[in-house]
Amino acid sequence: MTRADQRRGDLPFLVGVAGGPASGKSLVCQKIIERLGHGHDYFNKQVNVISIESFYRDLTPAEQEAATRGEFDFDHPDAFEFTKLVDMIHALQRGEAVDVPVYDFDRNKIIASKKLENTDVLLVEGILVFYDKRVRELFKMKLFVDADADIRLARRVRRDTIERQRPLSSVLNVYMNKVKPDFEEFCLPTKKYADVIIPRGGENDVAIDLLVQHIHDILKSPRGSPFDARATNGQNGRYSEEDD
Ligand code: UZR
Ligand code: MG
Repeated sequence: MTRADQRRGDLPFLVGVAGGPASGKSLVCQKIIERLGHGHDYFNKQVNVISIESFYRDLTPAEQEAATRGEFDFDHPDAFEFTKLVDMIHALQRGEAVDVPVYDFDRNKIIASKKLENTDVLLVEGILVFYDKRVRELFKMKLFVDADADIRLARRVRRDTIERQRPLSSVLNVYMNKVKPDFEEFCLPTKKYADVIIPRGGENDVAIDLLVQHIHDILKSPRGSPFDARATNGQNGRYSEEDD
């Protein structure tokens, strides 16, 4: 059996990581990846993360202009191509290599791509990863990173003014007119789909350690054992008999 055959269906183990803007999703993912990859010499798995920002759709010239003025709504579901994300995950499940688009926040567009293949665990992070039912149902584990709105605003101001060199007044306008209402309308209602809610985001080391341990148990357990969540999720049931 080839590696491609082996991974069809039950790998990669898909984990969705949703949460408000600047809630700490990336940090949670980074810590999960570091901890899954270290300290287990019998556990040599490929763990990767992709972000929903790779699936921002191309903007029309008029929309590009609006984006430069801080008037394009990047927090709205219409800004994303969820079908592309679903197709990419299906390709990975078939054992194919994929090109993950790299998004540039300065130019508001895709500028490159990165090859991804043979991943055993794939974290998919982003504000709206639980919004589209087709995407949501692919995940075997759903995490929602929770952080108070004032903390998220403070982080966002810091990130957008320092790292992205945007003027404070524009950052605050975008926050009040787009980011906050969109969060409340489209992102927050998806919290109910989460299996685990992580308070305080990336600072919550206890929660991250528990999750890492759980993912680890699932991946090292033999198929069909009580820990084998790969085969038990009927919804995703792509586990086929010929794989045995
Ligand atoms: P996270 N975003 C930009 O600021 N510029 C872009 O070109 C694309 C996205 C922002 C987006 C959203 N909102 O709130 C945030 N705006 O990135 C999501 N405006 O990123 O989940 O890492 O906070
Ligand atoms: Mg992020």
